[in-house]
Amino acid sequence: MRDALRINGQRLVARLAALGEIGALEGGGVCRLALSDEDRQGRERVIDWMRELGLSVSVDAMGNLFGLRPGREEGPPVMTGSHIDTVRTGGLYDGNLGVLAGLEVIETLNDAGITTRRPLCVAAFTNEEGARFAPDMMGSLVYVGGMPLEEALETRGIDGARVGDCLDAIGARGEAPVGAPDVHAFVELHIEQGPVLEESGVTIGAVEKVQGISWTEFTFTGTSNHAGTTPMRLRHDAGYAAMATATFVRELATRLGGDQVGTVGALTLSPNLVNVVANQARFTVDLRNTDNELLKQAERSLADFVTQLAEEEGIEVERRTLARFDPVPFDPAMVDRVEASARALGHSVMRMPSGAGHDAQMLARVCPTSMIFVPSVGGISHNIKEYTAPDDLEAGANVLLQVLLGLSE
Ligand code: HGY
Ligand code: MN
Ligand code: MN
Repeated sequence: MRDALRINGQRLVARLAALGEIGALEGGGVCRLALSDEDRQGRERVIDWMRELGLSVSVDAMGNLFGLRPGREEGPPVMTGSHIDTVRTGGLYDGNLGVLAGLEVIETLNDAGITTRRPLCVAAFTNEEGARFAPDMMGSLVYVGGMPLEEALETRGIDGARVGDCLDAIGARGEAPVGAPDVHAFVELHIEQGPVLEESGVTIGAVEKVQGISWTEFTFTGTSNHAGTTPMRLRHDAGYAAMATATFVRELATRLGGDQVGTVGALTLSPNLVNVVANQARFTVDLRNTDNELLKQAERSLADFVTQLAEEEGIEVERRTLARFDPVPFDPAMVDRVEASARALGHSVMRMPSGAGHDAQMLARVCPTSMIFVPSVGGISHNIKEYTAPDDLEAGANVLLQVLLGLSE
């Protein structure tokens, strides 16, 4: 009976579209930045769905949202979920799929009149993206006790806003404590956000690990000067130095090869005028690698480059670490469960690392954890064109259903 149980794919796609209306961008895509009013509206919609499904809803002091379904027995729940905050040019699926597929599993069990032995819980963690408030996975990091709540609440965003104030402004600061969760196991369904599954012609990814993440903000300070009268030998050009660093990051990733990636995603020059040599450049460097020693080597190379460049160009350098997470391996037995459930459902499946960060990498600190990936068309994500085919959404949610059933009996 349970092996034959299937989720309702149309219902899942309908919820994804309905949630995607909140923060919808002209021309498609979603902007639902963490702790924005769009986030508030999205939370309210998810809470309404949780209540309609008979879940008891709780919110913790970091705004992490939980919908709990009792089991036949008391005890730590089997948890699934993800996040509903998005980047500024987000899609319908990043994070949202994991939360809404969790709700779809609950509705499927409700329809079938099944009560699992262990309780089930669907979670939506605060500020997974880190695009407004760094680091990423902030909510789940606080939830597992990896970041003091007070430190998170004091964090300032790229717009100067304070996390604690924004939580209060959207009514998301809950009563439940954070820091020592009691969770039996955690499984997160997520789009791959890369090209591997599609290029391999495979439907399901059984994720073995999440790669290491290193985010640094640099502030270069030089001397603003006239773009026409200042000889090149007298310049202290913060703009040039920032862009030289961006070029170095690309060359470094190419030279290291393998899984090394590097990105300068945010860059602000001042005074940012056509005829003024920039006296300040503020920019971010995102370095990642599945191998922590290689990631450290990349970080050292970048630091050495910046030190030498600052000397040559006569600029001041400030650096701020925005995020630093080592690679996280998932519990092999949990990865086996994903692979076995995918095969039992007749889906092609492959083991793979995750290039993106996820809440699951934080839950792995407190309980056996794994992830299920489904293909991203064209490998596109953090882009309004993000798309995953309905059949693949359904396949991923059915694998999630079977893995959760196995864990909760
Ligand atoms: O940056 C990441 O990998 C995730 O999208 N927060
Ligand atoms: Mn995500
Ligand atoms: Mn994301």
